Amino acid sequence: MKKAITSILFSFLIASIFISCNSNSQKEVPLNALIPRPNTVSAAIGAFEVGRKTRISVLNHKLNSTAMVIANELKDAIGYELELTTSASAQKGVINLILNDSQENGHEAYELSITHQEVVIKAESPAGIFYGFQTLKQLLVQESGNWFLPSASIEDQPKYSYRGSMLDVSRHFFDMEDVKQYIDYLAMYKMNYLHLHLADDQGWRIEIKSWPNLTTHGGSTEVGGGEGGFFTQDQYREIVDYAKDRFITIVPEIDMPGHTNAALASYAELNCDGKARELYTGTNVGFSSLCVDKEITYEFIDDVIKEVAALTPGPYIHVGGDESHATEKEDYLKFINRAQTIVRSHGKEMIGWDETAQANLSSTSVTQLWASPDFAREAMSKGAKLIMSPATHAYLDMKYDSTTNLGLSWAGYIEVDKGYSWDPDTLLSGITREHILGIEAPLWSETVTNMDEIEYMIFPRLAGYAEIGWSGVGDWEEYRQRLAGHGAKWAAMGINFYQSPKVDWK
Ligand code: TNX
Repeated sequence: MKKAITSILFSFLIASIFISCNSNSQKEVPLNALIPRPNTVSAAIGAFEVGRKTRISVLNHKLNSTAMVIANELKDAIGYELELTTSASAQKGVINLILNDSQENGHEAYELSITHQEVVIKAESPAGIFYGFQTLKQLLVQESGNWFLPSASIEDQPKYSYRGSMLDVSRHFFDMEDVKQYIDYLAMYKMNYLHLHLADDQGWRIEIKSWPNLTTHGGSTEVGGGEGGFFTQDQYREIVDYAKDRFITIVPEIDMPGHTNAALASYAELNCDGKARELYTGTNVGFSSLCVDKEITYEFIDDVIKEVAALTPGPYIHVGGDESHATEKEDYLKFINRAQTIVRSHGKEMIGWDETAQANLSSTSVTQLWASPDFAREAMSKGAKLIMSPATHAYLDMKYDSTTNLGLSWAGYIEVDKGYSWDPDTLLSGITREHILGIEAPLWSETVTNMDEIEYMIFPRLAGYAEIGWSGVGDWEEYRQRLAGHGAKWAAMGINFYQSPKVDWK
């Protein structure tokens, strides 16, 4: 029923593109271009004018830090800073942020109401207020130098609790500023998890104090032979905090027992033959393995996971577990079982790529589907939940088409329509909603070397994954019209996006 109401409202909005913004002009407003698509939108006549005298009112001290982030983001959007005020009740001429104590809606839900007199964002958590503000930001229109928000009332809440993207900082290293920028992009579209792929054959990117060579040696290069890099623990904490202020949880991944050449090059004793490997700057996979029979291997991963867990407030540690072609199957299972025990002993739950489903999974562990529906079903049968990242639909490193200069194509081309048009609940037989925690779109970085290239691969597809995660998939024809308006926004922000021929960019 709710779905029907939503689609009726959307047809209505498409039909009523023009709404009077002020007495002098008819202005196209972006109410019909919101991404992710809100649950319900009702448009009204008129608009709220945002001017230098507009205040942001915060009625609850629990919103103080969120209000600061909001004021900063608004400044970036309109060019000047609005003053924050506190007052006892909602006021006219003000953007009111109201924490609502009623527990009716989900934790991340919000209501946004815009009238000629005032704006109210109501939610039961600071996260909800933040998401309401992200919607508000998309509604800003400029008219003869002044900023307006179209009158409307919106109720919204996400479909899935896990809406994420992965950034591979191992194949090519991206520094703290790049990661913060990436976080900003996720936040714009209400995503709430950033999975950082912190260790692979080509580089170890997180300082581990008890095993310092991992970064001093193992972090000293990258694909193509560049200088690599790594995050100190302080820098990693800064990333975690920056993400947290934007309601994004960091999921750190230390890939093992394969994808470990950087560690094997840093410490000879981690190799079965006791000989350190050479650093690796190519792009092959599946050739490295920790030595599963040596006890020092488990001391090593216990130390690493202990330090990473202590830096990570989120509930998960990702142990990779993919493509361990250089590990015997029996050894692999033994290893993942022990890794799971270690992760849990440090108070975290394990996430692993879908191969890890073959181990003795705890029902509290999470399996990330990328290639094998069979493994995903095996995880389900053990009670584990799934994160859906099918490479054929959700990999941000796949080329858009045969002419894309960056990216890979082993899982096929993913044009913007293909990336958008799949439903995690029905894509694979036997895998249904109750087993799915959410979706994640990974960006592997074998071919991606800087922020411009990151942007080209993630825009526009990221917006579609965010919508699948927040609203559920919709109709491509309708979505592509909403998406068309976002290109101009990205261009204004200096984002290097792929101008897909599938979209009539405005
Ligand atoms: C497969 S996806 C991998 C990665 C590569 C990626 C490139 C997965 C769990 N493993 O090691 O970077 O393909 O698309």
